[in-house]
Amino acid sequence: MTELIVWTYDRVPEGPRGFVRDLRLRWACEEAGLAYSVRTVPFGERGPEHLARQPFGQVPFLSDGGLSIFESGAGLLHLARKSEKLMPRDPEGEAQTLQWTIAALNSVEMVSVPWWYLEVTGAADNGLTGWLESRLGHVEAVLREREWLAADRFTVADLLMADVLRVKKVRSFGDRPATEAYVARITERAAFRKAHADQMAHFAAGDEPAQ
Ligand SMILES: N[C@@H](CCC(=O)N[C@@H](CS)C(=O)NCC(=O)O)C(=O)O
Repeated sequence: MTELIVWTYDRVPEGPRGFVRDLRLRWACEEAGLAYSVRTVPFGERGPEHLARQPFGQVPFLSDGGLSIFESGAGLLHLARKSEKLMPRDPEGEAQTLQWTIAALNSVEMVSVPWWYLEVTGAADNGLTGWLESRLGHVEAVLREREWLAADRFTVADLLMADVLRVKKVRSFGDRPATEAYVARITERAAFRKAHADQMAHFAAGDEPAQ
């Protein structure tokens, strides 16, 4: 087995700690019991080496031996191919997992991130509110009927959807009891708690002056 490396920043401001998307990859490795290490690129200077591995100068990206993969969703699907714990191997379970993984990114996060950005930058009138309400309403209707998005059990699709939905402003926007119970249930998982605590410790250590 090659060495898995999750790449993140050396430091970030306090606000995003606990939400930087390297957490998705850490969490998936924890769920699957895959050994991994964490390495950093500078938050300040996004040099050519960083851009060669993440063309937008962002994190996370994943190394797996000679492979380097950017986009957290792509990294998650790469990890899911290594472990049935993240994605079932039967065609129907796999198809369900793939469609909900893409839905988390392309139907929910595609709306929630720009909506969140307008909120935090203090836009007087957030024109995306109706769109977000509609998307979250549809997710709520699905979660009222079932515990997991795919294959009747936890998969990488739940990991990603819960990570998209747990963003504080999104989570506290409106009243969606099934969604809230879903996010609470999934973020109580030991693998999430470990990944979250490890990320918090990582960025806290980044605050400490070098000896
Ligand atoms: N679509 C990308 C988004 C990555 C992303 O937004 N990364 C944030 C941290 S969670 C980042 O690097 N932000 C700093 C920046 O964009 O300059 C993914 O899912 O990997």
